[in-house]
Amino acid sequence: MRLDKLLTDVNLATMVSDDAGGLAEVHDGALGIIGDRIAFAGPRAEAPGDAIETIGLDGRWVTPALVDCHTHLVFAGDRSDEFKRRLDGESYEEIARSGGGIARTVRETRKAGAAELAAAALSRLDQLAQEGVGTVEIKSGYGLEFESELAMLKAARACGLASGLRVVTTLLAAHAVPAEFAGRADDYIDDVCLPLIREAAREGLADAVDAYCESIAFSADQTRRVFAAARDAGLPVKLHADQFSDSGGAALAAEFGALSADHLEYTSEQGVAALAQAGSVAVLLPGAFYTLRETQYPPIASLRQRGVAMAVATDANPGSSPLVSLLTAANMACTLFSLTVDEALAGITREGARALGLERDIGTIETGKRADLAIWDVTHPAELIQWIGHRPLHARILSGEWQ
Ligand code: DI6
Ligand code: FE
Repeated sequence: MRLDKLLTDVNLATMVSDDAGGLAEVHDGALGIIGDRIAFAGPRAEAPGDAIETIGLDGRWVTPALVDCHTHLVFAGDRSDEFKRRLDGESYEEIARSGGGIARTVRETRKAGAAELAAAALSRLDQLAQEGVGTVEIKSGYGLEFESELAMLKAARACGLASGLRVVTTLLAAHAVPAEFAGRADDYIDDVCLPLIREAAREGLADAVDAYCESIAFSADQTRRVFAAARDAGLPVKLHADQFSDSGGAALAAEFGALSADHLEYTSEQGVAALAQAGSVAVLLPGAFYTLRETQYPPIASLRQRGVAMAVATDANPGSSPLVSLLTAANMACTLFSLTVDEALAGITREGARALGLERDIGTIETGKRADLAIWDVTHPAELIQWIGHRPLHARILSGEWQ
């Protein structure tokens, strides 16, 4: 077997899940790459000797490239004044009701073209890339009209091409009811969301469909109609569920075999059981919990006990989670939500990949998987989670190529 690249003198956190639930570490290891695939990962002594390029890495650690499975990176405008208003005592909901919040970003985003949206998103994407992220999910949801939603998805796709990162797109037309449909959420779904789902699927612009099931957004019945259309269009679903109240979101997501249910602060025991049964991933978003000073914790112990996979993501958005650091999200998941370090590392690699339906391709270091890797200047990967604002990335390899 002739390798294209052989990384030697490395420690591997393969993240392959085993009964021990750790990082599946390989000390004094080696990693071989052929084309865009991992061809060998194991002890250095067992590595095939024949390689076009051999790179000694001085005992550095290699992990799978990180996966941020929930972001709203494409948007226009600025809401820093709303941050000040919240510090002065106004709530997120009050600001939303006064025309701020999502509606404000919608007004700005509608004015911007796809090129302008992509340029703004690229700089945010670069922040993620600089800390080892290789795959990013980006949602629409600030257009809320036919052409603007498609422009957001096109901007997200353009970001993928321009950045070299793998960008996965999600249509979130059911994010909020736009002003012109105030009081007519069902009409908005019929007239805008459902045709958009069909068009985005037809044009190959969306990899999945999401909705915001919440008292300030869409009801369970309305969400159900969105999901049924996604199923008809052959697109998988995921859901913003139970963030501010138990609206039965987790169970609804499970009913449609969702890739993931995200937030979950108010999810009930039945909701957790339904996720476990469906095999949907619980995506934890501690950046929003922190920013909004929430006090209700997601049901971590029961998710863990029932074996629901837990991913961690930034939820990067201009309002409830202005966070462009996945490592900080992982730190918060430990400190705020009591995840273990191993769970947090799995949450931003293996389980993040699962939440995007990409677990067969990325998220662990295994023979046959895509060679998407992050190489770190740390004495142990736990340091990645422990520190805040630290970016000890030495290099990234995506699809077998140095970045
Ligand atoms: N994800 C979202 O889409 C909304 N909250 C969340 O956690 C709000 C986004 C925004 O305020 O712009
Ligand atoms: Fe979100």
